[in-house]
Amino acid sequence: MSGKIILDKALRSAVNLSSSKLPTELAKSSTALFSALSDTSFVLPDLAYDYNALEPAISAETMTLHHSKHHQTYITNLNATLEKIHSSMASGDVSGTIALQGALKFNGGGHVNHTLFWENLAPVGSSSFPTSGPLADAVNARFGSYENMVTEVSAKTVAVQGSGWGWLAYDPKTSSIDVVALPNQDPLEATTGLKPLLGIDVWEHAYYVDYR
Ligand code: MN3
Repeated sequence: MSGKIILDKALRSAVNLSSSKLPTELAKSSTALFSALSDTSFVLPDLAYDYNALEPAISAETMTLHHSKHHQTYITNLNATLEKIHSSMASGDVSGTIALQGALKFNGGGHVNHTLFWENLAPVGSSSFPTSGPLADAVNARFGSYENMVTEVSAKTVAVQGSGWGWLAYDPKTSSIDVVALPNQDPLEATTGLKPLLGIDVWEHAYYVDYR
């Protein structure tokens, strides 16, 4: 349940209460208000561009489905999982809480990964890879050239079997970058300690509409 709905319910009950019920109803309203203030529900982030902005590379239909349906589903399931985790923890159910970790990783990963993915994308011709600076230096040190990086990132990403993601990643321990592929919605940083620079979604839902 979103914070707004909880808040509205609290305000409605505060307005409608009769004086004899005041202490009880006020207590209930306060509880609802505090839970609204501490509400951690996640919401679908807006895109910085229109759904058709990436054509002809990615169609508006694919972008619409991918963002409003698929990403939203991860968020809906993440919020539901968090509610279950809170209930489970509140009742001291350690086993039940642990059993929810897979759903948390999958749906939380789906939300984190897609949020980064939308920020990685840009309309054709609207941005270019830097030819100098720390990122260009790191690419040249690891891959030899920008073109070699594109080739290697593409090769490792298309080699993902089933569903997953290809990542251009920064390793803070070695101050270097590398390409990594992970299955499912495994979030890069939480799973490997590497920091994601660029993520490529190789779930079928990211492109199937354009290749029917
Ligand atoms: Mn996707």
